[in-house]
Amino acid sequence: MLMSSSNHSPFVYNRPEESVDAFKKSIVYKLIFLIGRSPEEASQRDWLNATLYAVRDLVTEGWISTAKEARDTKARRVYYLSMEFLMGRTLSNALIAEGVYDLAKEALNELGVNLEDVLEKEVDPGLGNGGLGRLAACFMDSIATLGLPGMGYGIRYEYGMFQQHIENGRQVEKPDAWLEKGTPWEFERPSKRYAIRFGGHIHFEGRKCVWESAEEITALAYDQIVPGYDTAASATLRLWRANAGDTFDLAKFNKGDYFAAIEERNESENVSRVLYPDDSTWNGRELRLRQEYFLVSASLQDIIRRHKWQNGGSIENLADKVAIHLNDTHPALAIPELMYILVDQEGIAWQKAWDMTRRIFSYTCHTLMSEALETWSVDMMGKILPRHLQMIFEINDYFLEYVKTYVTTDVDFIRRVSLIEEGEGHARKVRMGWLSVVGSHKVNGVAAIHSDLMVSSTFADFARIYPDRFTNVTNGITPRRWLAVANPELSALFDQYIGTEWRKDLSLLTELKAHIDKPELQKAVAEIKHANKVKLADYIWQELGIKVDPNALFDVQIKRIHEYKRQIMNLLHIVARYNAMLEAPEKEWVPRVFILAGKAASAYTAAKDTINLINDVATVINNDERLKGRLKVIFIPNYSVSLAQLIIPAADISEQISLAGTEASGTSNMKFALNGALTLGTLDGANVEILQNVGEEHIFIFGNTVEQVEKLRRDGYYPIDYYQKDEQLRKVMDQLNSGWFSPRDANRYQNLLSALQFHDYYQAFADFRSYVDTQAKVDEKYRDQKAWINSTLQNIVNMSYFSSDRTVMDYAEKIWHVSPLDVDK
Ligand code: TH1
Repeated sequence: MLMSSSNHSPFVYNRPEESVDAFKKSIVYKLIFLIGRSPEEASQRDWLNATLYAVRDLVTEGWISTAKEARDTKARRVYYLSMEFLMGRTLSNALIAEGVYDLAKEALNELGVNLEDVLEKEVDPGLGNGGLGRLAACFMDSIATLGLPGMGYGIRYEYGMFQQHIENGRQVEKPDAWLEKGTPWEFERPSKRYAIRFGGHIHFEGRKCVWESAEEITALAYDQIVPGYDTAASATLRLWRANAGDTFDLAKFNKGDYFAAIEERNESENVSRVLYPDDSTWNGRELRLRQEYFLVSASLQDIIRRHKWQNGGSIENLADKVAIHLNDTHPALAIPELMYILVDQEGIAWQKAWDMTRRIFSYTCHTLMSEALETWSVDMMGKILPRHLQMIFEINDYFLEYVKTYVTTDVDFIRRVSLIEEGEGHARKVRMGWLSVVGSHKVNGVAAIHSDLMVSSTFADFARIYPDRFTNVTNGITPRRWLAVANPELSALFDQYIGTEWRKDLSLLTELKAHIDKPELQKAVAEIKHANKVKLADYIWQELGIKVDPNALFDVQIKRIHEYKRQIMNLLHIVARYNAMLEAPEKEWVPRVFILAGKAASAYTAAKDTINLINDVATVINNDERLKGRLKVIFIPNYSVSLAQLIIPAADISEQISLAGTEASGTSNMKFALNGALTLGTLDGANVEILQNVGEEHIFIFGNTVEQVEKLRRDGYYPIDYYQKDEQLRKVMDQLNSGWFSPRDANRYQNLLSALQFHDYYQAFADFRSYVDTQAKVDEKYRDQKAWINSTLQNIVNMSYFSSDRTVMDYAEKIWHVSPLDVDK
């Protein structure tokens, strides 16, 4: 499976995979000559870096051949533009991709170093908020493994997602200076630098529009290899860093104001300083607009440079050779940017440029929540990107002309679909979602239910204008990271039954169906789950000093803290269960550990209060001896990709309890099911398709449907009615209101609780009863371990559909029109 390089490469590099000795030598060589340390004085981090360098060597040659193959065959390529990539740690994934995990383990062992300890030293770059960024990372993994000619473009934020500390139960944010530890995996590309311009003004020279910018910064490229699994092919993730370049304000220098001139450089480098740590409410900050343009402008210049270089300087066939995908609207400025390049710089006629642009772009919509939709004020965009604003006006004129000619002259309709929202009492705004739809040939949602809602709600008018433009591509996850890396024991068990190929072709999991009734398989699956729970229990003990029982049912909700995801409903049930246990302490309660983790956007008060409340409730419950350890509540701080890899394989229940119609897809739901947790979920996002795949006996579905939710909203929803009718809910709310869990600050949750009682926008009260009743069914099933393990297996073997390989092939065929390269093995 591994490539032998000597027969096709002008440079000879012998892969050290042949022997432990060769691998040892390679690591020690890196340690001494790249890091500058002797084995005697090397720290764990030095060993980590040396191993990373050694493994990177194994991937690099195939990476170069992949690029060469794409060039030689003049393949059509896809570029994935995303403001977020949550790649997770590199080393274990790369070792598994290259098939050298055991070899590296042994090599290090002989050097007196423990691989698992070293793996834990690697930083987990938090260059994303949550699902959207992690999806981009899973896609990169699949693009690499499938050998597609694809590349990701993003920003190399100096500070990623903040570190979450919990102080007195509350979230405190600390900067994530991930670069300080060094980044041995990446290649700096000093020659790939582009000028990014901002501000200034436009004027017309005849019919030609000229943009005179006022500011200029430089974008520098940093590449990461994304290794494909069991193939020489790999993909590239190129991240941009802002650099002040060589432009200084000479006037300031000449005035002797050295400091001010340097200070300005600092400021212009702010563009890639920090990730916006919010994935649900859009705030129209100017720096964010600059970041989005920075990504777009650097990436498009790079794409066009490469295209021209490989096509004899011509741009005519760009739309035949290039597909560009917009991960949500965040890179939507790529549409006017390409038009600007084609029309103003390349002199292509407007209409022709527009046809090319629409053939090139496609767009994924990840949310229908109105507060997340980007709309930039016309004033701000005009100040920062005057030519792009002008181009958007031109696109809008063209588009509205089309609508009037071919669709309708209804003024209300026209006003609704205009790319410019005309202010009634507020300033005019550019609607980035509308721009993305108009500038793309395909627009997709991320789960079946979400794609349906997309065309019936947010984009209903556009579905009338462009009925064939909208489609669905259900999200997926990479089985490499989410099973092979995260759950090596379960992976090894499956290998015994069906071989190792499932890592590349998850449909092979169905072959396990023939073995599902075998007691030895069931026993082994149960034992592995237990061992994973012991590991997590150890972590909880180490980090939080709380003892949890690995025989208890582990009930897990890990995701961003948001009202629509309803962590608060989880908490209402926990308190209700606590009360019930105290009322009947002698009953045979199924022991439970509730585990929650997730970050709150730093300005999101309700989310931060929710974390506080979880911790307050946890303190009371965890210290109540009457419960005899049968109920625990654990909030694990600083959720990340690497924590997800620890927690998910240890879960029995996966909480996916968003209000129906709010979670576009969810992807942790798939990771949990693949690792044998049973979903407790609403008919929302991809839960609906998980239900269809695993069958209703193997999943716990509860709560109102989208139709019922909408009906409640229409008819008037009064949470207080539920409070009055439901004794259990009333008791819980009365307790919370009385300050039961925060005796020293009884009013701490007044805002949170009254929002719930009087508005409850996400209808937690309406779903409370069915949630609590379904939780009782979970207990019943867990008592019957045989039935439980059977359902666990039914979940796993039916997860084939949720591989990101399937998702990405869907995009490749339906949307991007690219096909796999044939890379030498
Ligand atoms: C998430 C969705 O909430 C989630 O349901 C989905 O599974 C995931 O994307 C992948 O498709 C989103 N993340 C973001 C982040 C930002 C803005 C909107 C969304 S929607 C910054």
